[in-house]
Amino acid sequence: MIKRAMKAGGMPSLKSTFAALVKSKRVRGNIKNLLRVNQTSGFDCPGCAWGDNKSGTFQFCENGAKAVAWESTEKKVGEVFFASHSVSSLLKQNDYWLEYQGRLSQPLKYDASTDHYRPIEWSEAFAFIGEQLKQYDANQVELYTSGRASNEVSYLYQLFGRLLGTNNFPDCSNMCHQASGVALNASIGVGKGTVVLDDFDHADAIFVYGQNPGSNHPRMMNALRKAARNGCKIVTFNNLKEVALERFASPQDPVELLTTSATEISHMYLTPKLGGDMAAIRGMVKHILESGAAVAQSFIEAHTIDAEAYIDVVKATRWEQIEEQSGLTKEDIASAATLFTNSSRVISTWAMGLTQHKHSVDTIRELVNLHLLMGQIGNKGAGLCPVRGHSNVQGNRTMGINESPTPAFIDTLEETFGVNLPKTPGHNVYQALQALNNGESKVFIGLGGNLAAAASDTDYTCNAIKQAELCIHIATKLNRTHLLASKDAIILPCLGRSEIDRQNGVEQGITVEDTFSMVHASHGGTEPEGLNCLSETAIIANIAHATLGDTPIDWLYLAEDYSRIRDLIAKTIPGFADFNEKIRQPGGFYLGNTARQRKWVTPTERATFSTALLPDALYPTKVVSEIEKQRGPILTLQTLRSHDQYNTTVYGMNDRYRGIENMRNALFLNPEDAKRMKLNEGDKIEITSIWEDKVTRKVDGFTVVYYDIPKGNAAAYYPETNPLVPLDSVGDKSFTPTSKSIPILVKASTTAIASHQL
Ligand SMILES: Nc1nc2c(c(=O)[nH]1)N[C@H]1C(S)=C(S)[C@@H](COP(=O)(O)OP(=O)(O)OC[C@H]3O[C@@H](n4cnc5c(=O)[nH]c(N)nc54)[C@H](O)[C@@H]3O)O[C@H]1N2
Ligand SMILES: Nc1nc2c(c(=O)[nH]1)N[C@H]1C(S)=C(S)[C@@H](COP(=O)(O)OP(=O)(O)OC[C@H]3O[C@@H](n4cnc5c(=O)[nH]c(N)nc54)[C@H](O)[C@@H]3O)O[C@H]1N2
Ligand SMILES: [Mo]
Repeated sequence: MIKRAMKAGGMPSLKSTFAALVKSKRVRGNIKNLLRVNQTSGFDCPGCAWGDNKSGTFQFCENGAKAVAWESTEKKVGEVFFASHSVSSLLKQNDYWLEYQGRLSQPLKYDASTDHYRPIEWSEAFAFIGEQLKQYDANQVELYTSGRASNEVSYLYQLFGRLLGTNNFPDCSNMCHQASGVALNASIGVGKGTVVLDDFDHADAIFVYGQNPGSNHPRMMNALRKAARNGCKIVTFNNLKEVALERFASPQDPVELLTTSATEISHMYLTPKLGGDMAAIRGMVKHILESGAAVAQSFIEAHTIDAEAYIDVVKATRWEQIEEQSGLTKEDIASAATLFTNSSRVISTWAMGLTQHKHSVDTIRELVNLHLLMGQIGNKGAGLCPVRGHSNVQGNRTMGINESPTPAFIDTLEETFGVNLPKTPGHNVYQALQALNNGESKVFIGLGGNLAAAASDTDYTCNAIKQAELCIHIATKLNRTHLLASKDAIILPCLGRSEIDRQNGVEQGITVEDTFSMVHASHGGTEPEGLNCLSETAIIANIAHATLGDTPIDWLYLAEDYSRIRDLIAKTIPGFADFNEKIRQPGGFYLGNTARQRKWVTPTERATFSTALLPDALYPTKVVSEIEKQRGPILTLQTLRSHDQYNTTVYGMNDRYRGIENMRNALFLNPEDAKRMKLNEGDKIEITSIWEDKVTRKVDGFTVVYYDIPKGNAAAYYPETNPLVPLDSVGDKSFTPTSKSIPILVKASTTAIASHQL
């Protein structure tokens, strides 16, 4: 049986930080880099979207350090590398190997006749792209964005796409917090969280749902630790026991660093079944109503609609269904509810454990219902906090990277630039992959990211990208998506966040927006030595210039000085007036949030209770046939991150907190489930998912790991398990892949060979 860590953080975190620096082969430069992370005059950590408090020398965490060191490596891939490796041979390597080869250091063009990428001059690359893009109908172009792109480049990118004539903006949000945006918009009229970082210092209770901040938002642990030490009660709902949410030692506290001591984080730790949170939250509300605890009657009357209808739905939901679906007892749910009602200021945070299910929108709306019922929104120390993933994913959306732009936004752009823009919604990730696969779309542009590995149904997704006649990748590191070339493909290497970006000899800053709607500047500090790279902003401006010319927008003029782009943002996006002045303030500025001010931008101008029923089943398959039942017990699988990865970027093979060493193909199973299936720890297995379309989706060569996980549930790492997630298995109203609830069958492996190279 593997041994989980006793506490998170502490000395091993520091050791791991230094190991990452050494591995980057650039120790000095990266130490200097780390001291600038999230400092007022420094750069925004590319790790996650948690906010900065700007006090103290260290504003980075172990995993932020890994992200910075991974970007800022001495290793490079260029002409020699690509001459000696054909694209098909590179496709046989795994993603870890591909990225580990180093930074992309010059523009490259795919030569289908030899199956090699070859260097190309920047000017040739842009001319080629411009000529090619003119040949296509705009709606045949898919413009993908990953959430690291700055506000400035995102703004130019969406403007370029729209002037080209399309709203096809699939982005990583579609696979991430889309359900949060849809749910919050419907319930409270704004798709963002309502709290700011300071609220964490004033909350009496913090509820953390479906989130592993110890690995994915380590700086959030400082806020939780501080809160817990000040007597705030933290309640965790997580399918797994995540050690950081149990005990955390701050690497900046000498006692916790050097001894075995740590801060107890969760006052109460509940482990619901995968997808069981909606039932758990409904149970909390049911208990509140049955116990006669006071609800926020005057808030409900002044600010909301549909409370009565919701209360009726709650009353009609049976406790048996709540207990069965959540996997929690009525007593545990009641204790959590009592803690909620006994606290005068409550924050709820959540991440992928709530957003990647079929009924995610309803689940998040249920959580909003609870807050509305108790009036826990729009007051200090209380509110809703979807914790964003990528460091500027929230900013991308604010800048207009959205396949369904609001009419008001399009109107403003049309008026400002004197143009006509497309109004019909474009494609999200799900629709873009279908369109590429069936030949409807023919061009794929990737502003960062690794869609081939990040999206579900890996075989389908890879095939879809491979159908594109032209792929344009703007990236720092080589990955699988770049290798799915069939006709024309171009790789344009870009600067990273930590590097100095000069235009016309003048250093440029970019801006980002964090999870708390704080917008602030970021300035790279190291010279991009030996890299023939351009900034992302310059690359997009050049592509737009080559394709659309200089009217009505002089793209190259804008890219010469990013404050010119910010002036356009100020003119066209609400909340950005005086943008250039405001980012001079240390720490940036707050964009504001209407729901925080108890202004509800909904059709009724009120916050709206949702009245959805609990789902019939927790995994998203319509038919589980008798035959499948006979093939063995069906488990529900969640696909999650290890401590040593950033999405599809795998830094190493360990998952320290969960006690995993040197293994990525692990399947975490409850020992009793394993026994039922006649499997033992260490056995090699194959995993098959179940879906209506009868396509066999299978991964092989996985290893059984016994784990403290609810019976009937299993966990394995993403992206290795993405081949199991059917493309069509998406969230209702969100289209987000159901990456946290996949029905699977497990059996002993016949070949024991890892089947996927991801
Ligand atoms: N170091 C590092 N930092 C990152 C990332 C990274 O890969 N590495 N990725 C970034 C991105 S883009 C994102 S979106 C975030 C992701 O941050 P997280 O959402 O924390 O990431 P996951 O690993 O998907 O973890 C999901 C957590 O939810 C739990 N869970 C899963 N299903 C359920 C459920 O049904 N109910 C409940 N209650 N719990 C459940 C899992 O046990 C796990 O603890 O992190 C961001 N930060
Ligand atoms: N099964 C399963 N699938 C999932 C998830 C899950 O939990 N389970 N999570 C989903 C989530 S939350 C997300 S956000 C997506 C992530 O999807 P993506 O955002 O597409 O994936 P990343 O792995 O973050 O992208 C990594 C690549 O970005 C490029 N890159 C890194 N830094 C930069 C930069 O500064 N500029 C540019 N231009 N490129 C850069 C590098 O080439 C690197 O290879 O995956 C989703 N997929
Ligand atoms: Mo994400």
